[in-house]
Amino acid sequence: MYDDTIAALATPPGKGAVSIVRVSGAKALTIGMELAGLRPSPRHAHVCTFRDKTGLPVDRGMVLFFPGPRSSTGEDVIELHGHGGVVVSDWLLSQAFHLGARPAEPGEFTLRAFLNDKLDLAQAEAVADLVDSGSRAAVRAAARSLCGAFSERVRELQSALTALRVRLEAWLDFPDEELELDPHGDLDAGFGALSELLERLLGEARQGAVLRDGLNVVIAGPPNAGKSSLMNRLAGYDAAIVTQIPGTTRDPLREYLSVDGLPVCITDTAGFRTSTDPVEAEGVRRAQRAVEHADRVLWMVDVREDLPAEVTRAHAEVAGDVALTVIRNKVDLVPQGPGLEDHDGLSVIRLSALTGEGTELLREHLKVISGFGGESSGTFSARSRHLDALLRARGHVRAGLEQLKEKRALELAAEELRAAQGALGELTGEVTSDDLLGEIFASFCIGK
Ligand SMILES: Nc1nc2c(ncn2[C@@H]2O[C@H](COP(=O)(O)OP(=O)(O)O)[C@@H](O)[C@H]2O)c(=O)[nH]1
Ligand SMILES: [Mg+2]
Repeated sequence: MYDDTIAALATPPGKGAVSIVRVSGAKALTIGMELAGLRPSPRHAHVCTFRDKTGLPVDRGMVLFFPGPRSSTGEDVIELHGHGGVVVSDWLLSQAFHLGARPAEPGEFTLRAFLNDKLDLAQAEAVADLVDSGSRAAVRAAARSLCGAFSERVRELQSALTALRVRLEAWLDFPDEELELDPHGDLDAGFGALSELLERLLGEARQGAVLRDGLNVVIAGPPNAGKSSLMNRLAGYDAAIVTQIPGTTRDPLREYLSVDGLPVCITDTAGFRTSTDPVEAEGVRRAQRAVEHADRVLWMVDVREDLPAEVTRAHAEVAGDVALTVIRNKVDLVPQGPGLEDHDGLSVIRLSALTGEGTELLREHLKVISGFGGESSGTFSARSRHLDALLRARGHVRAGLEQLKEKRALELAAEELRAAQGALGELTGEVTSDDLLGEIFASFCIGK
């Protein structure tokens, strides 16, 4: 695929016990031989002395040779293991460049592995996710994706789609046959089964995306409701300033926390009100912007206020497509204790940010709404790109079923299936653009 040879430090820069320089490409073996002074046999570890041009030893280490295509990138790969030190590894690397390699771009080793069919795109992304994992649950999810669990499920869907397309196109190819179309409703059933499979995969992928990206929760509402107090309660320390003076909070304040393994980014905002103070007015504008980008808004009010009126206000302030939960705070001031109730499909939680009673209900609620099943659940890491492709595939399958059921328009139904297959192909990288590849691999670190 490539005729150039790349090299990079595979271990973190700095002092350490060992540092590894990795070289991949046609010139890898000659570079390795030149530096190690021996011809390494495939997949063996050789102790060697790295020498400079004048024959003086620079380091004593190890060389390993993985001939392509049975290597991590699919090309010839050489690994030079030296003693961890900035100068020694720099020297090894500069020698590799001197001998014809060029510096690797971020993620280029993994990109080559992808282009040489060593792993598919979802697996390649899992490599980066594994490295970036911020929790044990995220590690497990990324590892499952890396081992192909996600790709396997996508392929399952692909073959179900193909089977259905074959049946549909068979009908299309014999329009003159005097056969009743779909006499047993097989096609309908096929579409139904397919959208069910898609639905299940979407659910698991959503959970994976939450593990990877976390849940973006914004606390908003009128001044003095106790938003900053709740923020502090959840964060476990006094992050935000709390006073009885309305309009205390101005800048949105962000904290990252883990709710039993669920990563949550929580934002405290300025209370919604019209203010003549330009600083506070800007704070309110920023609060509104934070609300627009939230996965979930906690609209916070004083429990002593009238609930229906506050719900109406919440719906007026928060756009309809932003998920909403109403928090009625300060239950310590009223006889009725904490609780969770449903108000016309809206979750309403009564709690006290001051005493902490009821905050457990909120934590549980956050886990439920994100579909978080705890650290041991068998999910896989997924990105918003994956969710987007799965949603599009589901949309096409649904549209296809409609064409079939309502209009008996077979051509259009087949067209929808083809589009669904295209969307699924983006997941594993069968269908990709260079732009997408560039975007994905640019987020890797160099040497990966
Ligand atoms: N009694 C009681 N007071 C609270 C509670 N939460 C907040 N407060 C008080 O309400 C006032 C406003 O709190 P703050 O968190 O700054 O509200 P914000 O303006 O919404 O951020 C402060 O005096 C808090 O001590 C609560 O659960 N119970
Ligand atoms: Mg505040």
